[in-house]
Amino acid sequence: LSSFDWADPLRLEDQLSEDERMLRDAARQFAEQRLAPRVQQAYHEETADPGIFHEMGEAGLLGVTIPEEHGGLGAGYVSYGLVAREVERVDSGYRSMMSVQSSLVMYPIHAYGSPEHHAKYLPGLAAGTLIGCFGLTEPDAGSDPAGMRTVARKTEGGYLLNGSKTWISNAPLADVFVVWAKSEAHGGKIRGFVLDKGAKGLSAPKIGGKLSLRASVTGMIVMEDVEVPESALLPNVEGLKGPFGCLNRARYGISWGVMGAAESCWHTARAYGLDRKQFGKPLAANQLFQKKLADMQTEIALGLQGALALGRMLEAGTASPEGISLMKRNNCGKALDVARAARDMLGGNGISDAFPVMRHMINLETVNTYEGTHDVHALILGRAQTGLQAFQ
Ligand code: TGC
Ligand code: FAD
Repeated sequence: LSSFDWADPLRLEDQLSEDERMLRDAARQFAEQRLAPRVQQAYHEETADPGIFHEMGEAGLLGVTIPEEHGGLGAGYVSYGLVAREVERVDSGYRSMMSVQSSLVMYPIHAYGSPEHHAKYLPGLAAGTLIGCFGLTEPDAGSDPAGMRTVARKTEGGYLLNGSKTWISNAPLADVFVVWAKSEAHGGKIRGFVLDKGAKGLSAPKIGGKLSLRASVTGMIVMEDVEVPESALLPNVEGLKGPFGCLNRARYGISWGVMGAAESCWHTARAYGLDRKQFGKPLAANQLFQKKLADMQTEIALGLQGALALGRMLEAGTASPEGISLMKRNNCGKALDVARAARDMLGGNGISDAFPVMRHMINLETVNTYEGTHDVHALILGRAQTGLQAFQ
């Protein structure tokens, strides 16, 4: 038997290729050098620096799975997951910025767009000189996106879009808006449209007062008679499987990302418990404290193995949407448990911004909700094993 590495109990390291480890190390260096120094201020001030997109682009962290000829890295899904884990180790909001750009904007443009869409948008999105957002959720259609009201009416040269989207990551900063609407010309089916900033009738006001994910900006997308040419339509997909095809990738990335946030909380709690003495001995010398550390270590090690297995399945073409729901739901829930326990283990200091724990904990409330809530993913899994749908 081999020796035990407490930080990598199931030897994830040995299961990665040389290229994957190199990209992971570059992402970690980027996150530590570029993101960590600015996160506290960004969180306090509830601001997202748009320059971060360009810096991420320069570091090769945008569109990791998009082919190189379109500006991406042409790497696999495990590489993408490893990047998400390193970025979210600093803050879920930064991972959100990265994963919306990569999975929810570059992916649909690449998978569903025309060669003209590819040429117009993908190089700038990969470089981070263009910022993208993804509009599916509406004020009256969150878990049930089929209930959306945004509508596209046919005009002579294109479409007229009306409706509003809410809770949209990156929207106030965005140059490129991937928006889903019911298209009258396509029998009311859901179609994707790519809108450019500055279109008449298009606005993206910021949603203020967020107590979670404050380092990532969130807004609405308001469309009042926005006229777009025929070429704004994403030609190669129709129906809810369009947005869900993107969400599958982003949900998978989240299953890695939240493990990064959880690791940050676990390592902080362990170091704190070794340092802090009460009743004449380190907190970490108490059985209760050690049990919590053992639970964190176990859930994180298992969560990472599950994310890795799912990544290999995506690469082999054998992953299913339900498998993605399982990992998104499990890892978000477990990361939230880890963060809440770590917050407690730091006592009064657990609520201070001198430690990252409470920020991660509050961020994870969002991550547990967006891209399908914890309970919605349970219903997806319940339907898959009983054949009975419990949504309605
Ligand atoms: P249902 O009848 O199940 O399906 C309708 C059509 O869609 C297809 N489909 C999928 N296709 C590919 N992948 C998936 N995961 C799919 N899920 C469904 C399905 O095959 C069917 O196709 P067709 O051709 O037969 O019509 O749909 P439903 O209306 O019953 O939906 C139920 C439910 C709950 C599964 C679904 O609506 C759901 O997942 N709701 C959650 C909504 C959600 O995740 N919203 C995310 C918004 S984006 C976001 O949060 C970004 S935050 C990012 C960040 O900042 O990092
Ligand atoms: P609801 O659907 O109203 O759900 C409320 C509660 O009811 C939840 O607990 C849910 O689990 C439960 N519930 C709902 N239906 C059922 C049911 N049938 N059975 C049992 N329980 C049920 N969306 C985008 O399109 N693009 C983005 O970039 C984006 N970014 C986001 C960023 C942030 C910070 C946040 C908070 C959200 C973002 N979202 C985005 C929206 C997100 O996807 C939705 O908030 C999420 O899908 C839930 O929808 P809802 O908020 O309308 O909640």
